[in-house]
Amino acid sequence: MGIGERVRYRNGDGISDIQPDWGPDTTKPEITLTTPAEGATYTLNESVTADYECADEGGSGLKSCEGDVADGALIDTGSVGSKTFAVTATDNGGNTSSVSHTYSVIYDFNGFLSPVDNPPTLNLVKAGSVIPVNFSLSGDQGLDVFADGYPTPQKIACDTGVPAGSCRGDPKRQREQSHLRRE
Ligand SMILES: [Ca+2]
Repeated sequence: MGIGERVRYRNGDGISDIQPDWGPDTTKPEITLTTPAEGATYTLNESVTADYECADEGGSGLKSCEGDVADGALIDTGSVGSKTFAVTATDNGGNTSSVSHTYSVIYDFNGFLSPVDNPPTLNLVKAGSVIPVNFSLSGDQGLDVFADGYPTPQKIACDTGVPAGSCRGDPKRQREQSHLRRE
């Protein structure tokens, strides 16, 4: 019999229920989800171990504490994008809690390579020139590495670099012209 359950007993009038002295457990388990933290960002295939724990008050005791992977096991960083990690805890009184954190996995991008200099440098080129935009993502990640709608052209103020509205351009054509260096 678990704590918080009713007890059946036989007396002179028949069978009755009584509530045990300790009463029912109405307190939900508490979950501390440390890793992944809410809003955390990791690079593709980064080794990140889940870190969480559960605790229960109310008398019945913790029954389960389960995350998408076990505490101390590697979380999913095998593809880029937004991901969630959830932990659910239950106690022996039937109370359930769950916590979910959203995290991001991104490519291991460390800026552009020659001939493009990275911000805050403003690269000056002759109009009409073809500029190879070289960068590394720590390995061949294929050609589908751009977010939807990118790369995209944008006007800036030459003296401040502040964006000054959109300009005409064909992102698809620019994508085709982008030159990827593979390692
Ligand atoms: Ca409880």
